[in-house]
Amino acid sequence: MPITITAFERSPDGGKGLARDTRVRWALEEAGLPYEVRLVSFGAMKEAAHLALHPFGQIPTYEDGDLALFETGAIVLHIATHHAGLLPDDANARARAIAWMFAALNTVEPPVLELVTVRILESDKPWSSERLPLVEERIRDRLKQLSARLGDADWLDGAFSAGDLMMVSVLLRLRPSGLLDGYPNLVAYLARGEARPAYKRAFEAQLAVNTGKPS
Ligand code: GTB
Repeated sequence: MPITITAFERSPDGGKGLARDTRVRWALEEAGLPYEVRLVSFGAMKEAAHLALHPFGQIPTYEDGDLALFETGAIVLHIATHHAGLLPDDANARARAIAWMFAALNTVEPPVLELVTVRILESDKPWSSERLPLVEERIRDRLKQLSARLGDADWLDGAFSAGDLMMVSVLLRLRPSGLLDGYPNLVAYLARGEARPAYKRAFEAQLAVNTGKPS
């Protein structure tokens, strides 16, 4: 049985690659692993069969033989640990790459998600316009710190790793906001990530689902 992941039957972004199956597809492509995708509707995600795989009724999930996983961090780490191409061999460099995965998910992604919340889910609240600049400021703080650390390097710690895969995936969500514009090295970092053949294959595959065109 091939590895099977789940993805939105129809992504709310229409295929811009922002739903989280893209980062799992990207990791599978970097590792050179074939995979299948089971598309699920919003309704099906909340039904028993899917809840057995994902307790919070979300995508993506990952199934390989008798292993079923949810949470993109756990899925990408599993792929990276068991297959070459996403983590360095040196034990310390490997630990640092994993730290960057956690940094992307635990330190950078939370304020990015807050921006989506305030702009979309809370946009009709009377306090929304006061909250927005506070959230934007928290994001700018993180971008400034990340930009300083990246400097003129290509990747966060030596060669491209699962840490970069996760960080690029998280930052891509910010692109429409314009908040990245003040950080040319981060803009170039994202472009490097998107230029990777594995990213392109992952992006095209999710786009094909959402446009109905074969990839
Ligand atoms: N922490 C989990 C992980 O990393 O795996 C979060 C998973 C998650 O948020 N999944 C979302 C989901 O299933 C899809 S990715 N949502 C449905 C629900 O909760 O009912 C989030 C997402 C959705 C849409 C866009 N978009 O359209 O731009 C971007 C990101």
